[in-house]
Amino acid sequence: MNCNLDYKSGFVSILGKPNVGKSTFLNRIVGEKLSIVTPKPQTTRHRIKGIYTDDKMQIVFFDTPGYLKPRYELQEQMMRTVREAIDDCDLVVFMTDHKFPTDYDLELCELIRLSSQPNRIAVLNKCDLLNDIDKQDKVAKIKAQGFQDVYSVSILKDETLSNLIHVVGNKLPFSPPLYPPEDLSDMPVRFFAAEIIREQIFLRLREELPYSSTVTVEKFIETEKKVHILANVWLERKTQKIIFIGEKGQMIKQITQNSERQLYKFLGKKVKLELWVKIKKDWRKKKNAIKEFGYF
Ligand SMILES: Nc1nc2c(ncn2[C@@H]2O[C@H](COP(=O)(O)OP(=O)(O)OP(=O)(O)O)[C@@H](O)[C@H]2O)c(=O)[nH]1
Ligand SMILES: [Mg+2]
Repeated sequence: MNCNLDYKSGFVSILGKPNVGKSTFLNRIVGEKLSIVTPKPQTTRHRIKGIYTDDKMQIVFFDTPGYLKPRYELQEQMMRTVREAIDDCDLVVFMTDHKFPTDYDLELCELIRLSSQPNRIAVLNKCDLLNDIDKQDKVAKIKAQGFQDVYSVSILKDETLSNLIHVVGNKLPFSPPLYPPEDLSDMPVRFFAAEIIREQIFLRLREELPYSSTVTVEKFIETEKKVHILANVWLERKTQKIIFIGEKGQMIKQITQNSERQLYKFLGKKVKLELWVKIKKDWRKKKNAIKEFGYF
């Protein structure tokens, strides 16, 4: 534990519309793939904690679901998670991208302005897709939404994000570290395993199917050399199950194998994964089912 009196630490919520790069940011800062990333919007459904520690500061980041107008109960819950994350931290990082300002950007800016959270900065991401003039124009427009400090980055392309990390850390209160310095998160490994499988479903399948799916880990048996995971994939309709399994079982086989590879990277051990496909009709619209699947 660092006992310096000038040590800083605190909680930082990363907020933004879907697909701006919030999870990419969290992973890059923490240096470990904690939060799943796909080209599809609405990938993240939970508040995901990732901890950055150096000898001057410890920043506990929360990745959050992308802000949108909810159309069903799961999205309502995702937006409750977003609203809680605004007040429940020492600093809000509003993240946006080259498409700023969209309706969701502006609604979220208003939500942050009207909240009781006084500490906020904005990050304009995906600057690799903007020329200098457009970038300056976006920065001015973001400032006009109530953000004095706006930082332009490309989380994918910039060599380092250390400036931004230090800006964020310096805005935190003086405090000793809140977690042991070696910790990257305090979320259970079963949670990450389910998310890694969900990521493969998002990457392999199209249209509504990824959004109709969720994963629960039923068994996680770890031995010295191997991990055996049994997980249920929940879908909403029988027709989706047919697509998920695919012709001669090709699709489920590919998703299983890709997940095993990613789980191996995360767990550092060989993984034997068994996926069972189950139907819970319209689960996204049902509060009980959402609760049962661990969304709150
Ligand atoms: N061009 C470009 N793409 C980026 C950059 N940062 C992230 N992306 C891409 O943007 C897509 C979405 O990234 P995510 O990190 O999943 O975005 P998110 O904000 O967490 O999305 P939700 O979880 O849906 O809210 C991925 O394909 C990333 O590779 C960047 O700096 N430049
Ligand atoms: Mg995300």
